[in-house]
Amino acid sequence: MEYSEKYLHLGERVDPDANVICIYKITTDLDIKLAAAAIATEQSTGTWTSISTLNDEIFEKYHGRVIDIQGNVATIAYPEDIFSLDIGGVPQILSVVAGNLFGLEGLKGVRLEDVEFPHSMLREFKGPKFGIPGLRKILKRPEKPLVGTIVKPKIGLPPKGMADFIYEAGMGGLTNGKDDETLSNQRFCPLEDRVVAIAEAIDRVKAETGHVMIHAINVSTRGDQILEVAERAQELGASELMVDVITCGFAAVQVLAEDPSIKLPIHVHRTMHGAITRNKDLGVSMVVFAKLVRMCGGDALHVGTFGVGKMKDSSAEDLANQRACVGPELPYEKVMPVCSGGMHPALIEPLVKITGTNVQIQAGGGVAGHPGGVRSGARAMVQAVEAAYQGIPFSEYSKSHQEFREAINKWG
Ligand code: CAP
Ligand code: MG
Repeated sequence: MEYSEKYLHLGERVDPDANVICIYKITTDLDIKLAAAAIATEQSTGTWTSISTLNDEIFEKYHGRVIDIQGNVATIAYPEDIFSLDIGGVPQILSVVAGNLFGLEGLKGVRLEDVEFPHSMLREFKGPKFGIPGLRKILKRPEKPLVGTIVKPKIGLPPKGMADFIYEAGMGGLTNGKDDETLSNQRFCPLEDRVVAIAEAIDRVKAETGHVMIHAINVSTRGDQILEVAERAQELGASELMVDVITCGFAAVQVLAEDPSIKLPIHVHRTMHGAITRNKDLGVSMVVFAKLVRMCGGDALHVGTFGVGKMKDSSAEDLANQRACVGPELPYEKVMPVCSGGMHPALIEPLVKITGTNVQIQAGGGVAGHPGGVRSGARAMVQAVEAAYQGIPFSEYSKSHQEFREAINKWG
């Protein structure tokens, strides 16, 4: 790996409106400048050795620039002209900012911590169609946290079993249901039958109580199929779509979000993200993925449980993920941050203290595992959210709310 001073521009100011600026944390035994220059080289105009075909004009125009190094954190600016959005888009962006660099011999570890895009690129994306205000409008829930569930067991239930679960959850007052991330079109629960059965269940809840609930149908599939599957689900009465963005691709979210025929919100699940985001010395931070999901038009995104759920504690990053979803830094509608994974009613008070009330809190086991069954589990979640929203201590509120008390007794 040849080291080239030419990629080092330490202290140089670059135009943030003409560059994609990346922050990399680098673990290496090499001189950090060499390591940073190697990333800039590989991800722009160079390779492992000098080449006769790289002329000055190409180099000048398109090489990546290491503009800052603080300790083991390097900032690299890539000229916007090396990106291609009409064809390529997010797949091509990731090939530049998070591509071959992870395999470079001289780097023991490297993590892409954050990316800033120039407005000229941000303008090419539309962001969420619905986002937080759109979801709140559909659910007639202007301020309180959305509160939902994931049908459990995550696989195996037939369409009627799924529908009964959602009916009970809706009768218990939950606002959101969703397929789990591994459910698709298995023989035990064909997608079309599930869509119809769940739509009927949601309609029954509305007819019997006036309560509005939506359920996200997992339409994750091949790129050339996903729009057709989503349109079919919409035709059959789906109220929300779900995409597993890491396994399906960011472009899959963008296709659904930008297609004028799709008039449903998109719930974005991030299963498999842990393989890329969990190791703090190797991979990509969830903040980068959250920004890309917002750019591509996801309406709700799993951001973690801020240290209170079952997934590995990533609370500091979860706050950054939430910021990427709702912060003013990106010129798009706000994405609803989803807190899920090991959640149950007793955890909602500490969670909301961290996140505030502009979140969607959901529990699978924390609803289906309630001693009184799904409807009681739903009621317990709704009661917990109500207490948190009103700032009433759980110890107080649970005295007068049985389902909530039972949940606390079971899960503490
Ligand atoms: C939660 C969940 C979600 C996790 C994913 C699960 O179920 O359905 O997929 O939320 O984690 O399968 O684990 P439980 P994250 O409520 O039963 O845990 O939200 O961090 O992406
Ligand atoms: Mg799941």
